[in-house]
Amino acid sequence: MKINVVGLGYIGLPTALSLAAGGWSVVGTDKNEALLQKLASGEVTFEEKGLPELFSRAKQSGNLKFSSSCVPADVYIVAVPTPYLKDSKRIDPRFVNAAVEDVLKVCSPGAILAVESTIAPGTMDTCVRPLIARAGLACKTDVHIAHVPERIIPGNMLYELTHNSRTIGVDDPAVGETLKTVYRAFCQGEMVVTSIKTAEMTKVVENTYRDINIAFANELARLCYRGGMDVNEIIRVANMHPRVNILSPGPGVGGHCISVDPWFLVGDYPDVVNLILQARRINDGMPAFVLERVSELMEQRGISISEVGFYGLTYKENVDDVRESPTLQLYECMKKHLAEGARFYDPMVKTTLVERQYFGLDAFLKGLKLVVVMVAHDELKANTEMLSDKLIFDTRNCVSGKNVIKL
Ligand code: SAJ
Repeated sequence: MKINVVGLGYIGLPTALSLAAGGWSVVGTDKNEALLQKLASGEVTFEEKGLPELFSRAKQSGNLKFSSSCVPADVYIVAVPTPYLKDSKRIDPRFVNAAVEDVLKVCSPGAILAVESTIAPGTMDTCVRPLIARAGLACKTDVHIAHVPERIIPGNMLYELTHNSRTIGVDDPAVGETLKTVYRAFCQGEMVVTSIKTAEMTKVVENTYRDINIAFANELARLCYRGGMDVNEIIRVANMHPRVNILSPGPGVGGHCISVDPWFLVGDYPDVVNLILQARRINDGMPAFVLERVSELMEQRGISISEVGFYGLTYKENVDDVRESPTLQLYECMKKHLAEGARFYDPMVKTTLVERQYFGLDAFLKGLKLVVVMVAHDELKANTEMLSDKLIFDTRNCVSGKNVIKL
């Protein structure tokens, strides 16, 4: 079988490489010429454990090609971003629509069109099926559609790509079996064949569940701060109960997944959602809460803004992804309140994103009195002795010592 992976970002690239390394003939398509050039020169486009090695294996297999347009194939896997519309909070399907239209221009009868991008429940019905009809084609005969949501966690993508179970949503179970054969090239986990809408909703539910759990931890952090209690110790002890598993509080929920997907449910069911919306609001309020705590510390200790540094710009540890990053949200919040002057640094970020951004840990720390740990990168954990003469506000519970104040 020939497979065309459309969209070579955080999900599409590792998926295309894994399919090629697993023996299928794969063409990876992306509209971004700069990205294609980088891949053609043998470089991966983002940092992820094991990705360069997987890229080498895929290239050596001789099964991998790249193209700026879709090509005739038996199976199409669409992995493009799905943002939400800032006003209505509903899904913005424009990238999925564009990818599907491109596929429909070249696909042969009987092709499978599998969407991996996370989508609002019902999107395959409201967006993809009408596009197929408009192209003069029929679902289940000319094109078989499927929703096969990805579930891999940045930072441990390749392990999870291999070991996680997968949900395959289809109209026709036989198509589900074909897709199982495709994904079996690298997936050792269980593959569950179900309906398309169930697959859509299940994926969004998984991320919403995590968002709500983190919101609970974040609300506990605020409550414990007010009550003079140690939230991290309380969660640690509570989690010893066999049926309690509270996640960790932090400076906010970032990334393109957990901070986005619950909005699809808020946008489509505004009169039904309650808990889901509150969780989003709690998590989105965390950067401002961190800022309030920083202001308090500065006032108490007589520290000026130019002596404050924020460690970490990415949305979480050991990745280079800054989408919806809590630190960037905090930065915007600071600018609004004219509290500029603090420094920023992140070992994983090589481009300038904010003012007073430093590119070396030594230079960043020099002269600082207060370091706010926003991201628990391994680099920081390996260099905690460099922070011994500073006051540390640790929003990630990753540093210990007498000079450390927790969220
Ligand atoms: N975070 C906390 N406290 C925690 C855990 C996470 O504050 O205890 C924060 C992180 O720092 C980060 C955000 O939440 O800012 C999200 O990070 P994450 O590691 O929880 O998740 P993602 O967004 O990297 O990946 C999620 C995963 N979903 C679930 O675990 C249910 C992943 O499996 C999905 O494939 C991915 O979303 C996706 O692409 O949808």
